[in-house]
Amino acid sequence: METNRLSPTLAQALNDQMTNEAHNAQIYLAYASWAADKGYDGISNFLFRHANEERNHMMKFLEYILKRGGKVVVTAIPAPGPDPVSVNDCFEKVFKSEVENTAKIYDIVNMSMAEKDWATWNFMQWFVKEQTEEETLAMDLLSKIKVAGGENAKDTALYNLDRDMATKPDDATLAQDATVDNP
Ligand code: OFO
Repeated sequence: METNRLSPTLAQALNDQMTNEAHNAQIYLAYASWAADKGYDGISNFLFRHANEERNHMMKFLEYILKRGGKVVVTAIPAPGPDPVSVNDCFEKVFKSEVENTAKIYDIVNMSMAEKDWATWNFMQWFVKEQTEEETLAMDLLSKIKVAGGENAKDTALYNLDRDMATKPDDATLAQDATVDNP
């Protein structure tokens, strides 16, 4: 009896997204290594932690495909692309890659809705929320580097930013969690 509960189209999209998440992990690993090499240990620490989050996202897709009776296809991971040229460039690249990933997540949500595959739709809602958090976190990074002077940030401002990043939490607070007492 057929136990595969995923359509070929969705199985392909979920497998592709599994690889996308692995690719995102490689991007964070590359940027973290770049930051460590430049002496930005706090930024590097934050980016290394985030690389792990992306690997966890990859595992979630892998597990979901298996649990729905689909076939997991592990492929090569594309290279992360060129190193950033500055902290400002690094944070802009992080934001851009998160926005691109959100678009890919939304595509799968749309596909699952079109197919009325509500199990996949439901699974994907975790990622919709996660991407909102990650975009918020990346926007926060961009605001911080902007305050520090953007491309023209002075060493002292970068030093302070780097020190703060070492202890920056991995998750952002979402608007839906805000209250009057806790804005
Ligand atoms: Fe996997 O969340 Fe970022 O990209």
